[in-house]
Amino acid sequence: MQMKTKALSLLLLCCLALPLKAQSYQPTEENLKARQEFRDKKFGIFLHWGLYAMLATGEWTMTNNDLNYKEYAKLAGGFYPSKFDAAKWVAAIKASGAKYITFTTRHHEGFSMFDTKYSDYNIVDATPFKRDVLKELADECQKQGIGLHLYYSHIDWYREDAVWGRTGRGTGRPNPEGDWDSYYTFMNNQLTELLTNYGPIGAIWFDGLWDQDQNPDFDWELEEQYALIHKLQPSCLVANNHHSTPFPGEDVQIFERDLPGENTAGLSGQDISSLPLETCQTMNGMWGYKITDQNYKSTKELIQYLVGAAVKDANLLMNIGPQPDGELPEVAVQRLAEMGEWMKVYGETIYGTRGGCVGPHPWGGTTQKGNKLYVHILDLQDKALFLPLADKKVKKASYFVDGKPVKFQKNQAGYTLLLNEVPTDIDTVIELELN
Ligand code: JFZ
Repeated sequence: MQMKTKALSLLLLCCLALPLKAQSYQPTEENLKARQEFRDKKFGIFLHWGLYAMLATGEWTMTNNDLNYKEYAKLAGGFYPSKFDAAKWVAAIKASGAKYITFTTRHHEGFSMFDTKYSDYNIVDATPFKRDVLKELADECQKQGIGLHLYYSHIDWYREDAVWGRTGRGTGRPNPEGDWDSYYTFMNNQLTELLTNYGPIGAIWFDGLWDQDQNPDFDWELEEQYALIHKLQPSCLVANNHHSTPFPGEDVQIFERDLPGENTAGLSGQDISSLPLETCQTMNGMWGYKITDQNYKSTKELIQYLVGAAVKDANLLMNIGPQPDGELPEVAVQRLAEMGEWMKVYGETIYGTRGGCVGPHPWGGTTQKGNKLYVHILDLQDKALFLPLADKKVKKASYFVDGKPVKFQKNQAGYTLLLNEVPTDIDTVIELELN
């Protein structure tokens, strides 16, 4: 008895001694539910839009060309995206089958694409356009029934109080030290506006932490910032493109330019967590509008990338850089429409699924919903496909597209599908009914 009490008090002591920080983030019920809904959505469209669209060489032009911050700011006086029509954007994006839009509210250039009290350097106060494009977009997303997520940069190449990192050093600002307290307060004030004035926000998508990678002790005070977001909107997911495994307070793990587990772009290699996963990728090669980049991925590549994400249990966030005149590039709109045609037929094998019990293979992979296993064949030069399903019982196999039966053989190690011909579709989906 005494031993037991002793053991108990020891346990209690240990619990109390644990650093408070490690225990401090407990996602709420709403947040956990939002995570599952996020995973169900599978497909979002990223929009990188800012003053940089006018320079038409991507969103990093300010730092890449060491443009002076006061000169750069003059772009605002000429920003008049006369063809901007939120209803048209949202309709084109919805047609792709995407379920959410992630919009750059303020990118590294430091210009706010929304109405903010905390800086005049914003689209309403500093441009002749004078319209809060974020408000128009938010209203339209509500109306057309699509989620809205907000990108928010932790770096700022314009503000004098922003602490310098590895980028933005040649923009002519006077003080490398900045004023962290002032800048941190500014960011939290803006985040409060974003989470108060624009209806329900699906996620805040942070970016820029890697700018201090040569100063690893830099304290971004993330936990307090994350807590503010969760307090304002408990179901808003916090994501951060820091290229590491998630930190406390985050609800999503982001990958950039690579699917989880791959690292062709050199920005990945981190472990994969159990949080919802999202990979962002460009439709051509650049995030912000780049006039010379017509190197768009084909519809087939885009669809296969989306399927590749789904079999890896990840969402795909596919980017478009809107033009300075306010329109989406025509090629991008075409790709959206073609992806949407495919999703109309095959959406059932993507939305609401999770990565299936047969993992990714060079030929493709599987998604799963209940007792249905969808085999996505993307690249197979054979009529036979072996599936390592030794511990499963397959009741039925059929082509998803027309329900025609697929023959299969069972052996010790699993099942072999015997297709009628070598698959040539973008994605030949075989539906298996498991017991
Ligand atoms: C970041 C942004 O810088 C970029 O503009 C875009 O928004 C993308 C989605 O996210 O991409 C990065 C991140 C890190 C580095 C470069 C680009 N890096 O470490 O040099």
